[in-house]
Amino acid sequence: MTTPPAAFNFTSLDIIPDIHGQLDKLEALLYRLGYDRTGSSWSHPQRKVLFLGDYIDRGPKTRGTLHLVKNMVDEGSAIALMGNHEFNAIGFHSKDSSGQPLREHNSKNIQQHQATLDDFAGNESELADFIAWMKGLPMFLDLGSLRAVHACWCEKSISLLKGSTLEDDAFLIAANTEGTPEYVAIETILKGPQIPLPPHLAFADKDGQTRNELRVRWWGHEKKQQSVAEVAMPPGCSDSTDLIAPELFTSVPNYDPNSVPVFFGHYWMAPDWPQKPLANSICCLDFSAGTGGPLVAYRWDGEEELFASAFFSVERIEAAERHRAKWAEIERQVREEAHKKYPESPY
Ligand SMILES: [Mn+2]
Repeated sequence: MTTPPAAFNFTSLDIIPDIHGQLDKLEALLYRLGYDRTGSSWSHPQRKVLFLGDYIDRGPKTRGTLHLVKNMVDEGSAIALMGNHEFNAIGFHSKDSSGQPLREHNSKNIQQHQATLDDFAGNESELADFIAWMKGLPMFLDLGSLRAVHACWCEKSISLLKGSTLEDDAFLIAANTEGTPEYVAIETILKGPQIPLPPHLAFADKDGQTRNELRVRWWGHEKKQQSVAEVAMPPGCSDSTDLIAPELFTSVPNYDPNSVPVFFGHYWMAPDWPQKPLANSICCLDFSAGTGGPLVAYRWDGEEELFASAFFSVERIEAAERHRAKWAEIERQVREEAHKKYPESPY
């Protein structure tokens, strides 16, 4: 399941993170990236899209988003990875041997999935077909020169999951059984690692909930003590200078920020967070498009070191176009004046 289609072009990729039913943002971004609508799909003469998962839930147009993404995959214009929302939806709509849903239908889980259920109301068999399709989505992609995963690149988890697919019922059950190695590995790569916080470091999150666990960065950890603010994910979510004992990071992956570029989404970074890599080879693209943020793509052309000007969002493309238009106008005026002064000049 980690083998991409043979015809895939691997050095001209537009990497697009969590869409969460925001079909309008996706179409606007594809259009501005130079993709054309061809029938019910989109394509580009030279490029392909790499989607990072979380197509569904929260936003208003899950159904249209799934059609678009699947059609692009079917036509060889995109590869689509699995996000934690797809993983959860598969569990929600699959049953164990005693007929119970693999993911409990409690109010929290229903609420998280409600926008998708609403959007497919009256089209439940179509949702069932998409769930079957989601089971086959790769959970990570390793091209050698590029890596991509929904939340966290963890070698240990990825070697454990290699070759497995949720289309296999035994694996599907194991993946949904708390405490199994499969469950832990999937939690790690699709939701990202957390560390338990000592009670005196518990803090209130943005929703006012007390948090005893902290979602943390999974690259570039040093041996010294680091503060909560230095390691908390998403970056900028905490300003606490409280120090955390290095031992708490024993089970957290520590990706080398100067190795193979790795792309991920998932973390709901603030919409105004700077659009640039978090470290040389570390690139989170989720700027909360699922709520009010921009949908941000990275236009990758095989480079080893990532850079800020390869980040594309509709807003940024429009700003660049305004900038170009302004300079084109200035150049036109200069030419016009030069022509008046020196009518014979070919300038
Ligand atoms: Mn996610």
